[in-house]
Amino acid sequence: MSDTTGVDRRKFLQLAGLSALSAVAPSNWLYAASNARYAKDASPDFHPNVEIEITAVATEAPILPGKPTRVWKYEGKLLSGPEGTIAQLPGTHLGAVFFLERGQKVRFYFKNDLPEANIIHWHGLHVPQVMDGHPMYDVPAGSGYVYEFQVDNPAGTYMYHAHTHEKTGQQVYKGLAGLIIVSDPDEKTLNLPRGEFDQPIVLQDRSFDADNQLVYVQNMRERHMGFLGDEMIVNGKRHFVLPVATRPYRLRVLNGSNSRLYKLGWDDGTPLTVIATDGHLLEKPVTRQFVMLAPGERIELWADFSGRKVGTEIVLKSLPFSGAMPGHGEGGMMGGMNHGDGKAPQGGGMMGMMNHGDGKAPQGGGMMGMMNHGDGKAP
Ligand SMILES: [Cu+2]
Repeated sequence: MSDTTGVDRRKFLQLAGLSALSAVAPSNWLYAASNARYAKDASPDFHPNVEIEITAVATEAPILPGKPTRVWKYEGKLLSGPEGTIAQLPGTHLGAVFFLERGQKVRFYFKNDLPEANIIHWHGLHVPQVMDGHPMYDVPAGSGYVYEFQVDNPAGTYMYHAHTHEKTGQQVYKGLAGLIIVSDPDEKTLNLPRGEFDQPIVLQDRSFDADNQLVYVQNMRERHMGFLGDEMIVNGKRHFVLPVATRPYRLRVLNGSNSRLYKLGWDDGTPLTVIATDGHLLEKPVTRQFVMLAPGERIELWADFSGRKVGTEIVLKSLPFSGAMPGHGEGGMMGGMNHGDGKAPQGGGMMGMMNHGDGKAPQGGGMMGMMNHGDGKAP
C-alpha cells in the first residue's frame, strides 16, 4: 500500500470512528477529531515508511479444549507500508508479528482499549527513550501513544510487550506480548530458510482454573520467586505440533514466559545448531547439547530434518536442571520418536508432551511435530 493510500485509509478509519461516536456521545467529536486521545501525537517532521495501528484489546482465545480463555492481546493493522509487514496469529493470545527492515521509519498508532493503563516496550530495539515505552509513559484506558522510530537493529528476533507501571507481569501473562522480526541486506544475502520454513516458537507457561481461565500469582512465594505455570503453551497452543518437511528450518525461539527458565535440547540427543542469539546472527553457527533460555531471551536454531524418516517425531524438550531458583528446573517438554503410517516417502518433525523433569505426571503439551511430506504441510 502506498503512503497516500495509507493516509486516506487512516482518515477513513477516523471518520468511521467518529460516526460511531456521534451516535452515542456527540460531545466527544472534537476530542476524537483533534486526536487528543494520544498522550503523544504523531510528529509532522517524521516521514514513515511504515504505519501500523496497534490496539490492546480484551478478547478470548481457544487455548484449551472447551471454553475459550479470556486474554488481552495486541492486534495489529497495517495502515501503510509493504505488504507482509504484519502476520496475525489467529486463535491465540499472542500479538501480531511485525516484520520490519533495518532503516525503515516506523510509526505505531498505539490505542489502549483495555479497561486499565497500558504502554508498549520494544524489547531489544534501539529506540529513543521517549519511544521505548517506559512505565512513566503508560496511558489510561481509552488513550493512546504514537511511537515513531527508525529501525536501527541488525537482522534478528525481537519482541514487544506491555510495560505498564506495576502491572507489567500480569499484563504480559494475560497475553500482551508479540514478536518483531527484523531483516537487513546482509542477512538477505545468506541462504537462510524463508517463508514457511522460518518459524517462530514462543514458549510460555500458564496455569488455568477449572473454567479454562488464566490463574496468575496466588501467594507470597510466587510473588518473590517468580510465577511458574503448570501448562506449557507454544505459539499460543497447548499441544503444539509443527509438521515439517525433510529440509532445514530456521526456528526463532522466544522465552515469552514470566519467570520460567528453559534448558532446551532435542530429545534424541541431536545437538542444537544455534545461528543467532538476542538480536543478532552469530558469526558462525554454534552447536550445543542444550541451551539455557531466560525470560525475554531469544535464540535462533538451524533445524535440519533432512534424512529423517517420514512419520517420525522429534521433540524440542525442556530438560530438567538444578542450580536455579526452586521449581525452575521442574517443568519440561518430553516426548519420543515414533513411527507414522510409513506411507509417505520423506519427512521430519517435532513432538512433545509436557512433563515434570522427574518423569512423573505428564500435564499438558510441549512442542510437537510429525514428519511428513516435503511440502511442510500437515499429513
Ligand atoms: Cu522487555
